[in-house]
Amino acid sequence: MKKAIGLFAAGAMVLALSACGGGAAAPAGNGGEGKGKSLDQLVVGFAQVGAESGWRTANTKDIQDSFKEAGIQLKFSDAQQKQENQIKAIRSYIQQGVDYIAFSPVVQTGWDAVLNEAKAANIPVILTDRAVDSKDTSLYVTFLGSDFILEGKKAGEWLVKEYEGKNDAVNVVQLEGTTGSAPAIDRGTGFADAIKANPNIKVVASQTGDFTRAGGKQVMEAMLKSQPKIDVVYAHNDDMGLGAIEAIEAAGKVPGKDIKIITVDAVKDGMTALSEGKINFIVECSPLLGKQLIDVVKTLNEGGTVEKRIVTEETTFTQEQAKEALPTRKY
Ligand code: GZL
Repeated sequence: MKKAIGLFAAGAMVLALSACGGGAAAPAGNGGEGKGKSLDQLVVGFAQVGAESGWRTANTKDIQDSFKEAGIQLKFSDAQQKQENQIKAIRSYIQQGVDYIAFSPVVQTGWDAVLNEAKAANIPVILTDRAVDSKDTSLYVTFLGSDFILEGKKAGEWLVKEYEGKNDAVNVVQLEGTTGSAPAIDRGTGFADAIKANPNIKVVASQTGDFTRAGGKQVMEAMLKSQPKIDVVYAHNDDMGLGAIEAIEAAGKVPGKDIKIITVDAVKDGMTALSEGKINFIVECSPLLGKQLIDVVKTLNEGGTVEKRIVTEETTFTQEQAKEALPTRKY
């Protein structure tokens, strides 16, 4: 009997300690332990994907400007689109004992080890822009970014509408983003689901251009040689679409007319091409995540918790809408 009481008391002690925050710290996953620091004492480590596209450049600028405005110290690294560089950067932030780590995972897989190291160091991790496929969702506090499946769906739905009531066979070539990245996987899924509504629309070729203009141009040149008939290009970002335009024009065809082009992002160069009729439709993907990231850091610092998924508001643009929006576009 005495032993049972002893065990019960010990159990109660452990529960009490963890409840009032003593003993083992709350898992980094919920970020709820709160640093309670003044903003000028906070240090955040950000491991960026790279500088592969106009979108990424705008995303980096917005994050750096937001931290400057908030007076929170930002340690920033550019991984040149290599996962091993992002992992190295995250490890270095852990070593430096930053208060929070934020990053945009270049690909979905391979993060559990380093995220467990951050958790063991009790450093909350915030995913911005891209997601990881870790089963253990306590490894990060939140995902802050776009719904890429919805973006692909919007692109496919526009195309279905474009060919409504027609019986033409529509051959689509797809320029995929970085292989294994959340936006490439999900934009492909959303688009494929949407075009099922019209069986005449078929993706006849699909290859990665790695989200770069040069990659889009190179893949499009090859597809123009190998595909007997291309009616539409669906590019997972503006930059690959702009590269495809160069290839299409070099082949003596008219982009936007001989071959329709749909892209995702809505950065200035893409919107300019849309306003000129070289692109036909753009699905917006906002890179302006800086303010929302600051809000998450402030909430966690004050001991609050945030939603597990914070999705950004986005729209779409036709040629006319691009002409109207361009003069006031922030990026
Ligand atoms: C999407 C982002 C993608 C952009 C590309 O949120 O990860 O990466 O669509 C960028 O332009 O390279």
